Amino acid sequence: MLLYDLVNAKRAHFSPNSWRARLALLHKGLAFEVRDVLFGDIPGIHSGGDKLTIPTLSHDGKLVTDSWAIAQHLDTAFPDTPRLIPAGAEGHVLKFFQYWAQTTIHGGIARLILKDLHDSLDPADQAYFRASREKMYKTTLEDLQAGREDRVDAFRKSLQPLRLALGDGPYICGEQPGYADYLAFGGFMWARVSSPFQLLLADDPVHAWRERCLDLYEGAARRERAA
Ligand SMILES: N[C@@H](CCC(=O)N[C@@H](CS)C(=O)NCC(=O)O)C(=O)O
Repeated sequence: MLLYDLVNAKRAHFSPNSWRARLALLHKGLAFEVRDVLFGDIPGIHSGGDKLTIPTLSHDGKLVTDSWAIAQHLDTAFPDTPRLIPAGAEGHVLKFFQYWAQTTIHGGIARLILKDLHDSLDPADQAYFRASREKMYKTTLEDLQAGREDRVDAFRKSLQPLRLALGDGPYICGEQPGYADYLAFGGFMWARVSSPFQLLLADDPVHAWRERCLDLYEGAARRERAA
């Protein structure tokens, strides 16, 4: 299997959604290779059809794009490995959690680090990234990130559901990590690789959980070059 993943100027993997897919593959103990790409390479990946996003997984001649679709594909293709998405109602609740992570974690982090992320990208990607993200957020990257020291506390407070869930810890999924952990952790890897800005306080249970996630699978995430 081949995982297409984005890299920045230092060739570090920063995509939050790719970290979900990477940890999903490791969770299942599956072997895979990584093909590093820039944003500018993405249109060249597909062989016709819809625009792909990163992560995209190539398996058995088929391209699977979108991290949730990749998790579903891995559950179907490798039924004898630990499952990521439960069947039935629990799977739908997990999807709700994905949307919470996307809105609260990714949405909150974007407003704290996106200018730093831009600066960390390969120069060939910077103009595209700025234009697309400024259109998306309807403001400049500088204005999006401005005043973050005053706003980071509100972000930390917004993580309260995660903090409460970790009271039953050590992982969101309980004694062992699972896909909900990877859904939430991807955003923190996005920040770690892209920006030196301190998101979490050292005494926050979310900080301790993030440390545990960094150590999973022989420190796969911790080995990635941080900003
Ligand atoms: N829902 C998708 C989102 C994927 C996504 O938006 N990926 C970004 C990188 S993290 C991307 O490929 N962007 C392409 C672009 O902005 O041109 C998933 O979870 O995989």
